[in-house]
Amino acid sequence: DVNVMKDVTLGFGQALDKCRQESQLTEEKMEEFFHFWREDFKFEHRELGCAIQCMSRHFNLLTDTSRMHHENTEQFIQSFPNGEVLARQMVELIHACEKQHDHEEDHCWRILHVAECFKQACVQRGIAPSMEIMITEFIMEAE
Ligand code: BOM
Repeated sequence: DVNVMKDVTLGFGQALDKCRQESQLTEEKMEEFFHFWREDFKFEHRELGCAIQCMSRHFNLLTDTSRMHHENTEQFIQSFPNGEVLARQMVELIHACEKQHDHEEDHCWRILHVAECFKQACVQRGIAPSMEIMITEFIMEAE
């Protein structure tokens, strides 16, 4: 359900400001986290992978080898309205993407590629939120 993904993204995105400094992700490289879902968004900055690593750590979603912590990630997704509808599916998609990129030794690059793979899988399955809905909600939350 695209609304669940919208809420999870905005929730996860709350950690972006905290993670900007340590990841060196400037506003020029990513203004707000929801831009992740733009059709033309480019996964080219290693800094974004570092930021996602930091954000995931903030919510305690990573193991000590910087892989997804399955139980914590499932619980995190379930903490959003109707999260239980997508929790298992999202964990499975991310894990399948992790397996594809496991050879990548640099954590920031690996996580960037896992994130891109995860986005593509969500688009294919029709669970990616539209940019209209992301922008509308983002503005409403800010008010
Ligand atoms: O192996 C490292 C695992 C890192 C997972 C990165 C995938 C998530 C990409 C960022 C997208 C976020 C949208 C919602 C949050 C999902 C928890």
